[in-house]
Amino acid sequence: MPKINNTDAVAASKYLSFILRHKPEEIGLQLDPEGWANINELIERAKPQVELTFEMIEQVVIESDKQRFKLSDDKIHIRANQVHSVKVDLKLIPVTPPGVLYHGTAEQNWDSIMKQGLKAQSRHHVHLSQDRATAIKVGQRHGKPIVLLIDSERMHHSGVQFYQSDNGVWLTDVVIPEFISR
Ligand code: HQG
Repeated sequence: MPKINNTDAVAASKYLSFILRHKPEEIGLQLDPEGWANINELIERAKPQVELTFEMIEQVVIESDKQRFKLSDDKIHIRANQVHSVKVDLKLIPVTPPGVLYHGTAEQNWDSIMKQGLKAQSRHHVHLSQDRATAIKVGQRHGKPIVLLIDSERMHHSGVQFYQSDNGVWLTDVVIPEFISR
């Protein structure tokens, strides 16, 4: 697949920023609550003004100097990593968590996590799993997986809020090191 030239890549990147961060409604595109757009739909709706291909989009995502965009693992969806002026309405209701939750991450993140706590990074929340097996799968995406135990009961008692997404993932804003062990 020939690479697109720089000018086209810059234009495509600007267009994707405009649509995904600011004006999805310009082409009638609906972002999901976490800001994801279906890539095929995006390509179809951008036509005929802008001709995008999956390969162009993937190249822009990979080569973006500031990691502006992210593809989902299955490469079906894309979203802007930061700065959403579109309201991403999560409609989350606080829920009481189970006593313990798990977070799968990579060994190489351990030291930093124990210094800074778990942060949402490019997401809206820290994602926690209800069981170890899921946490291991999530951790494997980043390297040699480790499973962190989160004392969600104590966090909750100290006033921290938890939410649950539609697909059963537990969400919270941050987890300070005090509540993390492995
Ligand atoms: C790490 C999938 C260093 C964090 C799954 C993680 C999940 C730190 C990475 C969902 C850190 C962020 C979420 C700190 C956090 N220092 N590393 N202070 N704080 N990290 O992908 O939890 O495919 O944004 O441990 O099902 O891995 O997206 O989050 O390794 O539910 O639908 O920074 O992604 O769903 O990585 O995965 P991610 P995650 P989807």
